[in-house]
Amino acid sequence: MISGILLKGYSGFYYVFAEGRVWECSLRGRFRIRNQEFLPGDRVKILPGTGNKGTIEEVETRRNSLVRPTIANVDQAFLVFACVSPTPDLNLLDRLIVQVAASQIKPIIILNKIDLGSLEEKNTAGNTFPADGLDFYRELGYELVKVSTKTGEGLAELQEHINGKVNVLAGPSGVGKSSLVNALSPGLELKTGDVSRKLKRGRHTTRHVELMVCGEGLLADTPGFSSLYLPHMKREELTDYFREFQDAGECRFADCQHHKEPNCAVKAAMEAGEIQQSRYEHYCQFLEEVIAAERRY
Ligand SMILES: Nc1nc2c(ncn2[C@@H]2O[C@H](COP(=O)(O)OP(=O)(O)OP(=O)(O)O)[C@@H](O)[C@H]2O)c(=O)[nH]1
Ligand SMILES: [Mg+2]
Ligand SMILES: [Zn+2]
Repeated sequence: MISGILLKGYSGFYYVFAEGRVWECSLRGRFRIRNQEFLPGDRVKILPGTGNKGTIEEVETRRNSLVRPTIANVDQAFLVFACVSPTPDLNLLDRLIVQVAASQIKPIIILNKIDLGSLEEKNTAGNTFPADGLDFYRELGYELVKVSTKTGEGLAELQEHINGKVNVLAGPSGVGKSSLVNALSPGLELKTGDVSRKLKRGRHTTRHVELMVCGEGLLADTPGFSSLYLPHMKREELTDYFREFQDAGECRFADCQHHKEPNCAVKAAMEAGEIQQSRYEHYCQFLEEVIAAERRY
């Protein structure tokens, strides 16, 4: 038997990457009987048959899994946003950071479509972004790669992050996830499309999660989404995902939730401009959601 990684399931077949090539596999009967759900990224053992055919004999316990996008055992998640069209949804970005970090997956922020100009230039009217665009995430310790699938800028840097790892693209519809896969692996020719104003999603919007071989790594294209529930957690855990709050100093109450308490150092740091307002606002919103969810469990 040989070990491999499930790329996708399609029409009753499972495509497994093992020993440098793709195997078209069927399932051993007991998996069908148990009605076991497989996810792209699942580690499997296959029995090779003739040609590229094989059978999935075993599946390993998952190291991690994400709900949105639905995938297992990834090392790294690229949180993809466009600098314009559509403008970045920072609430979704902060949610994704929480979801991914809570599953011990490393997030890397991708800002695509930089050929269309920088965020600052587009920011004059109704400015909801910080003056430095998304650059402040770098100061928070997150990696940020600026790319354009049209000019090729940043793609070599992105490929280096992909190599040797299992990676997933996550983000809203129309930001250019499928275009990125095409730009990195031109042979794949995935369908991409303009975001239709009426439907608010791409015309050739991606509908399935699929891992693909991309240079020396694996990369999953996924359907875009605009809403995301936070993972289940205790309210105290939320500050783990807002690292900058740790440097704010001492609050009056040792168990301060940095929400409505008086003499809160985090709130003071936000008012002094040391913590981004958007980050603080999202934290407060997420905290309310986590507390509401606590009651349901
Ligand atoms: N100007 C510019 N347009 C881009 C760039 N990358 C992608 N696009 C365009 O953005 C649109 C959406 O691209 P897709 O790759 O389909 O977006 P997606 O993220 O896969 O969308 P979903 O599959 O719906 O989640 C297409 O019209 C692309 O041509 C870029 O770097 N610059
Ligand atoms: Mg797509
Ligand atoms: Zn506080």
